[in-house]
Amino acid sequence: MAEYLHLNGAQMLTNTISTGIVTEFAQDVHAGLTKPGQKELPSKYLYDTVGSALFEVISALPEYGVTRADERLLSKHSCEIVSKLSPPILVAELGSGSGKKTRWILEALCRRQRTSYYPIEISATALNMCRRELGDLDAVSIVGFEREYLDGLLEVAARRTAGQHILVLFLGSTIGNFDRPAGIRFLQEVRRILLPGDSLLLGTDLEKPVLQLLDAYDDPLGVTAAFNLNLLARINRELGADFNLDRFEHIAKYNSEARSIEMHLRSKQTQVVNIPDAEITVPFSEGETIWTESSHKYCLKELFQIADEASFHCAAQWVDHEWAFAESLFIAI
Ligand code: AVI
Repeated sequence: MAEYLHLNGAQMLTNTISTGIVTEFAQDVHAGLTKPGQKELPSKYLYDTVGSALFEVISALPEYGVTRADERLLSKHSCEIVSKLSPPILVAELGSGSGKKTRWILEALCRRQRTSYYPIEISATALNMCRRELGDLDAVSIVGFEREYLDGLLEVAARRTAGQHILVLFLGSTIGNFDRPAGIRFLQEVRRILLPGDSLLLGTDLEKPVLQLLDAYDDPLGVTAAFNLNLLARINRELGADFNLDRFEHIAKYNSEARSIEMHLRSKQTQVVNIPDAEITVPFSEGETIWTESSHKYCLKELFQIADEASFHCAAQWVDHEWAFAESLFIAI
């Protein structure tokens, strides 16, 4: 079922229940696996119930420092970050995940005001984890949206009352999963929904030695491999496919031109896979890969340019030196 929203003259399609996403999933699997050349699957489909749980485990791995760096920065600097924002503030988070790191910002805000918090997630599992994690904060009201990010943000903007400012949280370096031009276009879309004086707190993973990145995205315990392979298992579960997971392997490689780490699933042999609900039979040659995710890494200077290109002003940055990672505070101009 779908609902049409009329806002600022724009007509947007919003999914109100997740069955719409399953159909879209079949369409995207069809498009990605019949594409000439490099086969690919959108990384957003890594996060079903199993994938979201595996990502939580990845976040705890010693080799993967992204989530801990994000949490360290927010635990140390939330009061300072909040002090740079003019009240009253309502908070929208794009991809809340478990909500753990958001606690620091919400607690800092609650010292000044009661706070409305709107997590926006395509994963119902993550949304539930987030509600459980933050439900004890008495001065915070939580309304979750199971939506694509921009659709959800439009709904939050429609709820703002006169004089309220929106703080958008886009943490964990999720921006890195867009390619660079798409990331800028996405931030421009976010900016279009905001008003001058609103703000965006953007978490980005910074460039670091390639070997460190390869370890982070191909850990010795095999959790990231399971996270990646689960996408094939999900296609089996939801679209009736017959992927044999033993015949594929996870690989991570660094793309020095894109400054990104890529995850692929490599076919160990020549084989054919049936995916009835996507109405395809897919041939694979030995060594052929499905590209499932890119994770772009940034340098501090380019974040100022990105802010400019999306009509924000980068007002401040906080950098973790244990694991190169930055929080940048963008103010809408
Ligand atoms: C969610 N995202 C920012 C993670 C990343 O680092 O790109 C996803 C991930 N993929 C493998 N490990 C973690």
